[in-house]
Amino acid sequence: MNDTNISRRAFLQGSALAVTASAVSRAGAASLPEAPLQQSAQTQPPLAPTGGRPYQPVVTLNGWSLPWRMKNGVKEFHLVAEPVVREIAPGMKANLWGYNGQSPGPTIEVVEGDRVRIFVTNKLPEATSVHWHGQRLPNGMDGVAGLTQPGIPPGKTFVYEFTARRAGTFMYHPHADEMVQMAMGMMGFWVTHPKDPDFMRVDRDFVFLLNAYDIEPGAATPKVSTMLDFNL
Ligand SMILES: [Cu+2]
Repeated sequence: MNDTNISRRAFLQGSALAVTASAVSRAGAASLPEAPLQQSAQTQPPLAPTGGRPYQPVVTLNGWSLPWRMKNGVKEFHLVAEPVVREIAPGMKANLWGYNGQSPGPTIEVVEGDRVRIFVTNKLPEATSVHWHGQRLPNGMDGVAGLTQPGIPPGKTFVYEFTARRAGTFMYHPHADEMVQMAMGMMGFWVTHPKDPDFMRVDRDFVFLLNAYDIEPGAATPKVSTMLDFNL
């Protein structure tokens, strides 16, 4: 064996993979829905549906709902997992991880029976995944890294697709390095509205996600190694 041959072979394999990957990402980029970003942690007005089945949108306190597009009858969303800075109290800014510019991430609203496709782009410095907590879906869409899928590497996009089956208020969060990623703030609401918009109708519908962080006075980054008390 000869080191030069090995490294040349490795180099050639590496460049072939790089060409394939960039070709895929260029083709993929054209079909990616826009990923709306929210700079403000203020409560945003409810997102009235512009198509699809009618529903009464929720108001997410100190949050917002993620806009979507309809493509051939499928509701498409684009989540971007990324580091964010959030002003938790006046003058106190925290380095968190979240989605689409905020932490917690945006609320995703769908209607019972909807076919849903969620593009998840990873801009974190480590692999992630999204678990759609409480959803009845095919196992391969359950988002458990290392079990139902490989983790989404930094810079890559994974596409989840399933049918929303039962109405209710749920959440999404990573199942990849959970103790770090959830402690850093990676979570958001998932609301599946009932197919009949008059079912148990209310005047206004609010969702409010409570989270706690261990941040030392004068520091800005949560001490994730001490935050052990939560449920997946
Ligand atoms: Cu969960």
